Amino acid sequence: MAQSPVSERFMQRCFDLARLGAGKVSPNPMVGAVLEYQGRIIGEGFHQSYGQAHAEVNALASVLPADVSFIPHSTLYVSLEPCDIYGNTPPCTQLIIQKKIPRVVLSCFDHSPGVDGAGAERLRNAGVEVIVGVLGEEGRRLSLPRNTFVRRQRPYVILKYAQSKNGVFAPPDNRQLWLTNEYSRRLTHKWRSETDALLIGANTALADDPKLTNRHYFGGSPLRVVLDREGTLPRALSVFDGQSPTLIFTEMNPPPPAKNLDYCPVPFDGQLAGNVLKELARRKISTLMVEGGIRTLQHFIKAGLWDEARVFIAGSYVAEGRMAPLLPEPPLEARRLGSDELLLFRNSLQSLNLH
Ligand code: AOF
Ligand code: ZN
Repeated sequence: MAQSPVSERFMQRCFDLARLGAGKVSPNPMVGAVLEYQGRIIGEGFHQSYGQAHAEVNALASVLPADVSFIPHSTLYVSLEPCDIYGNTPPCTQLIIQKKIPRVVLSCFDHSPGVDGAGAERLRNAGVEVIVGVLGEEGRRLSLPRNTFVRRQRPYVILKYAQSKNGVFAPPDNRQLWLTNEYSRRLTHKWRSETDALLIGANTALADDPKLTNRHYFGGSPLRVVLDREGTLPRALSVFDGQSPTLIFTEMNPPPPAKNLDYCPVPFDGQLAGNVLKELARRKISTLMVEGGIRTLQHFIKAGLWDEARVFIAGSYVAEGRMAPLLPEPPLEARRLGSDELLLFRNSLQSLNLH
């Protein structure tokens, strides 16, 4: 079917609704749904929190009594293929068939085991017309964290760092260097509210003593993850303050866990990034933001284990220092944030086969 701008508008609404679930649904995907009757939205909803009702269920529940009789003559738009499994909730395919919805438009497939095309097939077999791929690119991007988690059994990895206008990441003596402006700081905290875990290396923990919490935006804080090979980081550092859950990866015999503090032994070899991601996935972490420092970022880049990079270019120059990591692909997008510029990169190799 030709993708009319009208169907794109309804799908765009699904995406906007889906994003309202950011930070609350992981490791489930963000999903939005709109029920349309003769060009009018008679119901809409989104997946609001993990384990709770799916977008389709909320959209149907929102239909006013006066509009209920239109449901069997409506089109359901969903940002992701409806589920076909009993998870925390019953399959949405069953609900769609029960409600006699004749037409379903979706943006992309859900690669979760047991779904992955089976949802669309179940609907078609029941006589529902199913259209796939409206605003497909944006829909796939929205669902990429979930699809990466289920297909690759690792979290979706976002690299985040800042550099001066001339590419300096840190001063030569490793002192903390604050480069970016207040907009960028606020945005970073918004990202923290949307991410399951943040990871830094021991050098960054020592040099910057970051709290790694979300203090400048609504919502919660992520799990703090620190790579401390020798297990020698001083307990006075903020990451040990017990204010937020912290997981330390170390090569040493780990001490017993304490309140909000857990340890995981892992060899610090060439497989470190992969092993850390595997363990995080085991703990149901589906999105991870790697915030530094240079060596840690480079380790993930070298292993090819990253999906997206968000790089701030500050407005100022720094005379000397260690240069920021280089990414193997050019940025796809640049956004101005006052004196800063934000560059967005994607690892095209990792998003292959997830379409
Ligand atoms: C949908 N609509 O809004 C969401 C879906 O354990 P459960 O019951 O939450 O189900 C998990 C499955 O549902 C899994 O395939 C996940 O990707 C999908 N999430 N599906 O139809 C939604 N959030
Ligand atoms: Zn569902």
